[in-house]
Formats: sequence, structure tokens, C-alpha cells
Amino acid sequence: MRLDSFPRHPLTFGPSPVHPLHRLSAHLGGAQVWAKREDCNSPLAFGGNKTRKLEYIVPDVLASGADTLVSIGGYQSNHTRQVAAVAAHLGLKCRLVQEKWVPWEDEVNDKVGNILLSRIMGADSRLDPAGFDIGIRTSWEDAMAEVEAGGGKPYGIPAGASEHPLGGLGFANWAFEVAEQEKSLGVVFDTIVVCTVTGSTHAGMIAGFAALEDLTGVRRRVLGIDASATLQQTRDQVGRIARNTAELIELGRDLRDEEITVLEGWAGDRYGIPVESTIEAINLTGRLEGVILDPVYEGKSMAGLIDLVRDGEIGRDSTVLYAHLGGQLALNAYHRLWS
Ligand code: 5PA
Repeated sequence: MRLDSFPRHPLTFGPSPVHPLHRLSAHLGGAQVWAKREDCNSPLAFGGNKTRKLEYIVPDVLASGADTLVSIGGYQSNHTRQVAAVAAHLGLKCRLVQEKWVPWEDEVNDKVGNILLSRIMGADSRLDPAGFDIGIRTSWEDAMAEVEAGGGKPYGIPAGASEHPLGGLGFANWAFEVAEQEKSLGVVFDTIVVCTVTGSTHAGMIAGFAALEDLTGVRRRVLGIDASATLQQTRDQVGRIARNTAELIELGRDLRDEEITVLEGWAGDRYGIPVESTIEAINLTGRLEGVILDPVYEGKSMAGLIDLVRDGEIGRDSTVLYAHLGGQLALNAYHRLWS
């Protein structure tokens, strides 16, 4: 295992906080639920899961001599906001393709929240009418060509930083961070619940926890909750990135099929559109814990966690770690759900 041999450019405060969700656990009448907070992991524009991934990508950016980061996401992409923040922090330019991934008709959808912050941080953020797709897009390739034609040196970061060869390392390392925190807290998490869309957060965790299992013998379940509503594409992408990351860190064995678990049932029909269970999960977590979730990602993964505990899929004696990956800024565009 050679995770330590990859350079990591610090963008976070250090290990992200881990804390119990006592009132939610009591309400569910069973599993002890804890949260690990990537939504407040960094001084850069509120951070989030992409900031952690970018820690392993920035050394490659700097080595390339690029002067412009080029990335892509929806209008309310958390990822592009984090890329804009990292560009500002490094003194680089930033070109963002913001596609209409979500048919959410609200006049502030392309003006507030994430996109507003990207603009404040100086990113050249341009809207594109194309719909949702987690794959490589020509619009992103065109944006890179444009930067080059203008005399710049682009560095491309694909959607969610997932298809980047180093995209899984941030969350492979997360597994080892969890193991250290377990020692100081005196707990062992047997189940991890994580939202998955472009895949490298979940995939990185799978590779990291596999390496940890081989070192310690502790076997856990890493349950990805699909929020893409394009299940097969996400499942394939998670499997592929998990296996690539495992190879990169020299796991030394194949991943078992049951190590790659993407569960469906909480995404609704479309990426970015909350369903009843999403809103219920957001309200429950807000009202019981004062912890804020978003309607695109974390509300859906928390809805999954709640049902899995209620149905006994996650046992009453289980100790669960909910990965809170960020996303709250998009709530501004969804104001009418509560107004
Ligand atoms: C995102 C992703 P992965 O894409 O690594 O699977 O992570 C899913 C996820 N939670 C979970 C939050 C808050 C997220 O922002 N966001 C994307 C974006 O453009 O913001 C990549 C889709």
C-alpha cells in the first residue's frame, strides 16, 4: 500500500470533525449514528468533498505549469465552486462550464448559492443548456481548447474530479483518517453511508477501507446511496474508479464485488430533484440535530440511512458513520420548498 507516497497539497483544516447524532439515533430507536463533516473541512469557500480530492490533484496542476483550471458541473455545482476557490487560492484563473443539469425552474437557480460564490471568486462561469451527464463532455473539452487558443495553459478537472486518475485518492485517505479518529474516540464504525453521483468519493473510500481491512482485519460495509438517478452509469463509474484507485495505491488484490455497493431507491426520477423522502430527511436532521443537508445529495443519502436503519438493514447494534459531503449552498435555489 503506497497512499503515503502521493503528494498532498493542504487545502483543508486537517482531519474533518466527527461527532455523534444523539437525537437522530434515539429517534430511529437503534443504530448509533455519527457524522463526519466534509461540509466544514476547509477555509476555502466552505469546502466539501471536492476540496479533499483536489488536495491530491493540485501537485499535478502545479507541476504542469497551467495557469487556468477548467471544470464542469450543473448551475448549482458544489464541485465548480470548490475548483473556483482553489484557483483563487493558488493564484490561477478559472473557467467553468455550468450546464443545465437540473430542470429546476426558479429564476434564481443560475444566480445564487454556488454559482454566486464562484463569480465572487473571479471564475469565468458560463452557462450551457446541456442536461445531466456524469461522463466527459465536449463542452468541457471545448472550454479547454478556448483557453489554449487565447494563449492560456489549461488544466482540466472533469465533473466531480472523478475521472481524473488521482480523483479517488482523497477519499482513500479518508478511510485512514477515520481509523485514527476511531482510536481517539473509542468507537468502531461498522457501516459507512455516503452519497454517490460521479463516483470518486465512494470509490476512494472503497479502495481505502479495503486497504485498511487488509492491514487490520476490520471488515465494514461502505454503502453508497445513489443520487444520480442514472444508476448503471454511477455503478459502473464507482466500480471502475474503485479498482483504478486500488491499483494506484497497490492494494495487491482484486476488490470483491460485495465491496462495491451502490444502493438505489432514494434518488427519485431525476438528479437534482428532491422527492418526499429527501425533504423528510432534511427536515428531520435539521429539527433533531441542527445539521443542515441539501436537496440534491445529502438529503437523499440521509433518506437512505434512515430507511436502512428503520428496516433493520443496518442493525440496531450497528455504529454508523454518515459522510456529510457538503452541498448546503444549493439550498438557496430551492427556497420555495420551505417558503
Ligand atoms: C457531490 C457531488 P461524487 O460525485 O464524488 O460521487 O460525490 C457526490 C456528491 N455530496 C455528494 C455533495 C454535496 C456533492 O457535491 N457533486 C458534483 C458537483 O458538481 O457538485 C459532482 C457532481
